[in-house]
Amino acid sequence: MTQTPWWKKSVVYQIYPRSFNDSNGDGIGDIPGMIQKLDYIKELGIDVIWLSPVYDSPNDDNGYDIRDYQAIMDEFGTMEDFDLLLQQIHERGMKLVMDLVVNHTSDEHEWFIESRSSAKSPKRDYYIWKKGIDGREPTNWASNFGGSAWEYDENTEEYYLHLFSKKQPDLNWENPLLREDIYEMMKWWLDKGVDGFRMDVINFISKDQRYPDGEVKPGNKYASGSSYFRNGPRIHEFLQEMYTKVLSHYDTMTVGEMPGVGVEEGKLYTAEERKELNMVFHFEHMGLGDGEHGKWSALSWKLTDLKRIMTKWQKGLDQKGWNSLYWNNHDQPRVVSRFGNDNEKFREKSAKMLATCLHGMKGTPYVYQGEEIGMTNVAFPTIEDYEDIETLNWYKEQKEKGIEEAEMMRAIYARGRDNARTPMQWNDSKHAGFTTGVPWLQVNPNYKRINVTNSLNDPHSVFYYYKSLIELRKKDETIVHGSYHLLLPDDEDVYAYTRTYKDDMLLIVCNFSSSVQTRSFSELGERKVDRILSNEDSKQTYSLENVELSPYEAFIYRLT
Ligand code: TEU
Ligand code: CA
Repeated sequence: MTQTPWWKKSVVYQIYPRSFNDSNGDGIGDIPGMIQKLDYIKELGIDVIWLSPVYDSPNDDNGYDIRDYQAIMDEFGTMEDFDLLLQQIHERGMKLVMDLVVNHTSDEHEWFIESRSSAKSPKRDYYIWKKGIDGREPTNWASNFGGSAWEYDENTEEYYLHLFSKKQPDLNWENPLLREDIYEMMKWWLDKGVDGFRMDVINFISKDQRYPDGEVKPGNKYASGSSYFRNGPRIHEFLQEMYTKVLSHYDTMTVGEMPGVGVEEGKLYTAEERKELNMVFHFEHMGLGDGEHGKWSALSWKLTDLKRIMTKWQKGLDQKGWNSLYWNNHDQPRVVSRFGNDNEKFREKSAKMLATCLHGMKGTPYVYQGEEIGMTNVAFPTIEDYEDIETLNWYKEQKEKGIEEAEMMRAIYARGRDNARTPMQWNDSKHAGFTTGVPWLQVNPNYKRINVTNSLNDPHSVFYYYKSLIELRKKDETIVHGSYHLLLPDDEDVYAYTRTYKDDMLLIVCNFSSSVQTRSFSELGERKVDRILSNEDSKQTYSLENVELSPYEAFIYRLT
């Protein structure tokens, strides 16, 4: 048997740099601030740090609009600071994965400035330029951040494509010169010693060259063009080329962020023999509660749907690919508020339950900064308190349609991206110890209760529970390799599954409800039960019959 690659045994910690730790009082998190907290991350037991973009950027989309791939954003520090960060991470036995944003650049990137300067520019084809049709956009596609996905340029009388903001023009991957430039840039970072990439919307890079219109839904001006650029015609070819030309020469970890990817495509992207990526982020569980207005519908969700989705991926990729496991990131609400219960009575208990449920599964788990202390969503009083471009654009559009203020704010509270972006809560001093100045986005007012200092001082905190789960993955082969089997598929309150490897079996049970539940697991037969981890006090004896679960109780049993 071949040796297990390091990324299959790793737990990843995501840093959103702007909100992590500010070292110089300008209100913006920075690289020296991260260096100060590496021991904290190490203490949690983390193997790999994924950094959201730290490249030079005008920050239309907080760094996901890159002006220079080989320079560090001024507010975050210098390339020397970065080199020191990398060295300090490696010194602690951890690895660093960078964000690779190559579906688009900033409109201030030198390629785009050159590209837009003239229709004959040698860089013209680095981006996607088209003539209008009958005086309107080349297609009716909507941008992810509102309005048309095309922007008219008076200078050359053509439109350029931007699937995100108009300051994020899409790159033209059909152009082999562009691809070579991207590969060179990737090699430059890998030669510096970085250990891999999280690839932003990487399944969007190949567009259907016919550029067809999408179907406009009633009441909308623009259509989703997603079927013409998600998992597009040349995507696998491009990723295989990237693998051959770049990744195969290094020992890396790669994860493709892929909105709209299904499990069948997930297999194609992650099957080892296909030489594309190690794993993908799918969004199916993030779409729970989506409705007519996409995520902004913020409907209620059902545990059976969550189980169905997670199980589909657990089973689908078993032996055939590899899963990434995540509950939230910088684009999603905080998981304790979304799938748990952020009422103080149940916050810690349900945060631990959710951690058990996810970290018991097969794949590489990701922890988003603050998740490990049970940070929650935020509800700022007015739209002026918000910063995120997606949220602000959506609010503006809805307001123009005459939607009521309360309705808009309800959706923003539930699903807005700033929920995840309020500064990290380090302690109970002003601004949660994140900055000595004025934070770029206000801290969550609950920081006096919920902060790192409190967590480190309490042996029963969410932090130490995550630490135990991460430790378990280090020493338990079944957690890494075991195959997954769902129990109680129709249960709306309890999520239970087993993991089996060789003769060993683990039983993971999570009560997602705020009431007591009793369940039996007789189908597993007569077995000796050893409790290895739980968020509930220990009992005298453990059995598989009439197991009483307190609200949000979770446990992992070893069955022999
Ligand atoms: O996100 C991809 C993406 O599809 C997002 O628009 C996501 O669906 C949305 O935020 C959820 O509401 C990536 C990055 O993670 C995000 O921060 C960037 O804004 C986006 O790409 C463009 O680079
Ligand atoms: Ca700073």
